[in-house]
Amino acid sequence: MPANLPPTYYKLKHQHESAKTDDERLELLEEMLRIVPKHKGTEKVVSDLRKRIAVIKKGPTGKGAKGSGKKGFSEHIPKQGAGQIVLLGPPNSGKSSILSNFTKAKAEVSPTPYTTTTPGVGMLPYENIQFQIIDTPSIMPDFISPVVLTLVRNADLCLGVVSLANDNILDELDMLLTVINEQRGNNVEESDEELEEIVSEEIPTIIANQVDTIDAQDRLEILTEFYDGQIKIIPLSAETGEGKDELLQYLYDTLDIVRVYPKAPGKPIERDDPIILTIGSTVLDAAMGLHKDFAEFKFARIWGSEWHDGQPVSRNDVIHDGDVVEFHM
Ligand SMILES: Nc1nc2c(ncn2[C@@H]2O[C@H](COP(=O)(O)OP(=O)(O)OP(=O)(O)O)[C@@H](O)[C@H]2O)c(=O)[nH]1
Ligand SMILES: [Mg+2]
Repeated sequence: MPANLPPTYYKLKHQHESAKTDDERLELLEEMLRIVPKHKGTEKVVSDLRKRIAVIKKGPTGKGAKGSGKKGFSEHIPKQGAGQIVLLGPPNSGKSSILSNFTKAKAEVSPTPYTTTTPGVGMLPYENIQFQIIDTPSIMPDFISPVVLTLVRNADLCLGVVSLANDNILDELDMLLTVINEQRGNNVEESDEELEEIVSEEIPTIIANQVDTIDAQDRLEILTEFYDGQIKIIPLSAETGEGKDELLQYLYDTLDIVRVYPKAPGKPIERDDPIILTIGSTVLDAAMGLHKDFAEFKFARIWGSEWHDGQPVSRNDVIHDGDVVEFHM
């Protein structure tokens, strides 16, 4: 189903991604929701917007809100690459190890709990794209930094991280899931009419890290049995890299990505810098992804498995992963 989003939507989306406060975000999200055409093809966009609005309106509630007291708390890491993914979890689960072993970013890793005190950012490569990974200070039973909560709410995806080397894994996971569900708007139920219908389809995803350690397999079995079907579990070792390929594949599938390759008339295809869009995006979306000036293109031709070579396409045609599009201005 084509989304057919108007160019103004992308302008607002862009502003939203660089907005610095919740107040600003709320205003932009409400405007986006107002202008999005409401039909079958935009259902996912509309429900995502509603969810984000509901979560901001609820405010920084829960444990993390203690002592924060600030409305519209501001902490912002600009989105880069194919998706922003926040790692969240109890101390020593290995969040910083994932960042420093799987990306070029440096993060302090140590057996001392609460080593990380500020968020760290790195890019995780996958084929010809990269995911943006954010490492965060660990959550405590009675306090979570409001900075971390804001990051969790605004990310494209939140990955909980627990350690299979830890005997307390079930308790830790229980606490972590409460935070994730609350901040990601999973099962949001409010008396307000507008909010009532919002029940997120997002199943919490948990990295069961340190799968290389003694007794890890036994604990993994317990987790899987206990949370049967309620969460997605990705076994991983930040140390040995076991499970990394499955993690990457999961990220790619979950973020609903399609890659489109732009081609200037008479020039070769650029394969190393795709335009990254979500499934259901149109030729116009691809043009906007290239540069906003391309929204005014005169006509476009396309190459790909679903098309005849060089077939002319219209703005509202839905593009597929791997398509090559040539825009004529
Ligand atoms: N064997 C093994 N050890 C790991 C793995 N991941 C992390 N560790 C170790 O676990 C300890 C904690 O790792 P960190 O990456 O600092 O954990 P963190 O979640 O960032 O913890 P804090 O920031 O301190 O709260 C370190 O000693 C790591 O070397 C893993 O996959 N396997
Ligand atoms: Mg750390």
